[in-house]
Amino acid sequence: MHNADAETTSPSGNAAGWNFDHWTQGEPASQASRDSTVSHSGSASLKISLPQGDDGKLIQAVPVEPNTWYRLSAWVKTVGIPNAVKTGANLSVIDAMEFVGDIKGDQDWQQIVAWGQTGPEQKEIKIAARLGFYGSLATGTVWFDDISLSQSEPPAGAKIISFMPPPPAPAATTSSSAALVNSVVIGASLAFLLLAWLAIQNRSVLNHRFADLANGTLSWQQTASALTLIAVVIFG
Ligand SMILES: [Ca+2]
Repeated sequence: MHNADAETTSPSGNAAGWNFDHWTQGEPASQASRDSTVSHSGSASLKISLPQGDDGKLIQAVPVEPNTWYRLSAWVKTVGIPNAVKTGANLSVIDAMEFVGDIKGDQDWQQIVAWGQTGPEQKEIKIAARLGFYGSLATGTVWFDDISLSQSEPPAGAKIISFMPPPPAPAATTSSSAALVNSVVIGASLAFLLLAWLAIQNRSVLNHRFADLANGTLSWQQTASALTLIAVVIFG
């Protein structure tokens, strides 16, 4: 990882190697910075401040080996994160739907740790030092320092989180709706074949029946029986 201890400054004065992203568009009060007044190690840390409800994250893409266990950890300090928010300060991997840590209130430095396994094709993960989560807005201030990612097998009882994005959603057509479409197509085809067979067998009678139907001279009983026959052929 690059600048995991937040001691290096970028040309713009922020923490080098970390990009800030947040959910609520047009919320200028949501900010991240390198804070040289608060630290767990050295003289600085990463700071995220969300005065209004938001999901704020400092992100760094890190190369990884496929099919490999990693230990992910960070030191975290919080101020003013309400207990009512759904998700407090945490570490997660972008697009994976699990996190470690859910720190709220005013808490001095503490370490959060989890293990995760990369996927068979995975060559990079985007680590997020975060306040809030997908579908979960938070307010307050969090500092992160000494973030770490290293190859390590999880010990018994370890907290494990997903490092992999969810698989693509299945196709929109469900098996039940496909079956219904097949039934209707088969029923309509059988009805057409029956009418064609009737037409060949007794063209003049059928012509008279259609003429009667068109002229409205069939009784309601005859109309009902004809419609019932068609319904039985299609849906039966
Ligand atoms: Ca530091």
